[in-house]
Amino acid sequence: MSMFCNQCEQAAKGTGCEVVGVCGKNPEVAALQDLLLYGLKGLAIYADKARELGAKDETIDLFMIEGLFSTVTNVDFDPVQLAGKLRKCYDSKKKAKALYESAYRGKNGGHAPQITAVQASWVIAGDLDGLVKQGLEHGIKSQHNDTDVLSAIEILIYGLKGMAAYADHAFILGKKDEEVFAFFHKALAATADSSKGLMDFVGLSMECGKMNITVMGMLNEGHVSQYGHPVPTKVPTGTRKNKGILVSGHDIRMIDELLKQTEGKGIDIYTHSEMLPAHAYPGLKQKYPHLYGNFGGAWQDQHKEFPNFPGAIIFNTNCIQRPADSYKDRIFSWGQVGWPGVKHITGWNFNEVIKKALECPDLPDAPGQEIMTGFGHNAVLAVADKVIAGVKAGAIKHFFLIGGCDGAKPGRNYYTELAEQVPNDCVILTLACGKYRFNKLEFGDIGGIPRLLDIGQCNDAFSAVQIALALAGAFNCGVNDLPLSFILSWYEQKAVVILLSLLHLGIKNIKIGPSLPAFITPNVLNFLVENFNLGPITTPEADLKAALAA
Ligand code: SF4
Ligand code: SF3
Repeated sequence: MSMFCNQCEQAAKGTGCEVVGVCGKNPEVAALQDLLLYGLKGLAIYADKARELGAKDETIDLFMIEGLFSTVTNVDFDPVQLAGKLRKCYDSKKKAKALYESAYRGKNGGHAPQITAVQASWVIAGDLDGLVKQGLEHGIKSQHNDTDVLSAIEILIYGLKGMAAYADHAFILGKKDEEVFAFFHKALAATADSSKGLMDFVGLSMECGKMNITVMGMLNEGHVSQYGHPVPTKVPTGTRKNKGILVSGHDIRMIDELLKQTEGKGIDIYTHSEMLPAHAYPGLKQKYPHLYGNFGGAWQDQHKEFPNFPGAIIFNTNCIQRPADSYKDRIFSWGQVGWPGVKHITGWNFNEVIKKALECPDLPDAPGQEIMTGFGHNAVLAVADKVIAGVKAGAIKHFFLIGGCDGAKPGRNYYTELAEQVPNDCVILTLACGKYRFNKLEFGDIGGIPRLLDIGQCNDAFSAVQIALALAGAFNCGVNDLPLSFILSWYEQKAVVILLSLLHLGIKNIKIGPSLPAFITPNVLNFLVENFNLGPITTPEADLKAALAA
């Protein structure tokens, strides 16, 4: 069985995974994910048409988000779980079709015009083998013959997948937006419309970037309204003698629920990778003394590090990897995450995880260094006067936003070297799991302002944008005129949508690495270079020199 997937930075040989995914996705799972995307297109076509007629259904809107999120890199590797989602997709498509037809009847009378797109008439196969067979016919390459148009379609689809992840988090926090729901359907339906061309998809991709700012704003509001604005917080990276649960992923509400359910049980909760910023929310850190510390580095080190965490482990979002035998019996998944053989927790009852943690040995007393997080826009803007005065006095020469995803490639040492070489009169803003390349290094401060400011998760990119806009406002200039350089690292599709948001805001001269996406053709890259001067990273020395000269 073969596959083709090129959606992430690990795409084999820089072109695409064809035998098995570098991430661990096998051809069976790849086919099921391709079929899910195909089914979601059918669903999108009907949901979009129904909305045009004024009819909608939130269960359909929510499934669109969950379905897309499931196909993000390192989320759902479980064929059985994916088959369940495919059945739900098929039912939701039927529901959307009925919604469209009844809305048409209600408005115009008579039968609704038949939808001719093939995705709309997909009929689900009866068993797993049949589903895989169907999926094999709907790989990404089958979506367009013209490679440039396909490239633009892929940018849009991956942007939608990334936005779906953020929309899912926002929804879990009770935040939703009608315009966003409508856009998911409209944009995905467009990818099944053969009358659409290259510039349609470029336009929709920019719109996706814009829409994602709304989504990230909602997400920020969801976090802040429930847990308060993040405050700068020192987080221990060692362990203490007690039972422990390690939480990996991005979902703050999930860790809140787990913290509630573990109160007084003799269990400490540790954050892993993108959960680090959870420590900075007053609504968590002040309430739960057993939210103890941050364990390990970024996602790609889990094989090396999880064997040393003797407690239970749970993934609430990406990035899960094939669990090693040494910890397979104490790892759990939640939300859209899945790995065959890993116990999946549905809903909000974490008793099984708690039980496992209590059965596991204690963590050792092993103190480590402390790291800082919690420099969201509220915290940074609270010292804006000091920052502005520092810039005006020449004490702060430049800001570097060095952030994004981490990953396994050796070329990612670039980001460590870059951060180390940033001159002492410059401030580094960072976010997402790429920070683990340098967040245990000592950067000192400039007049009391730390030189390394961790804004939070990739989910907090909204905060980074707010900081940039506030600085531009304070200096009465555009973001592109600020002494601010964006040097980003990408891995999965959430990074794609953040990049689209930055491009929508008109931010130029962004550098991305460690390599350019395999799904961007030379012509599409030229477009991005001409319009945004987007470029690949080169060497830390050359990129620093260019940034400081600008
Ligand atoms: Fe390969 Fe990335 Fe696709 Fe996984 S998600 S199969 S690593 S391109
Ligand atoms: Fe990291 Fe997976 Fe992208 Fe949230 S946890 S940034 S890679």
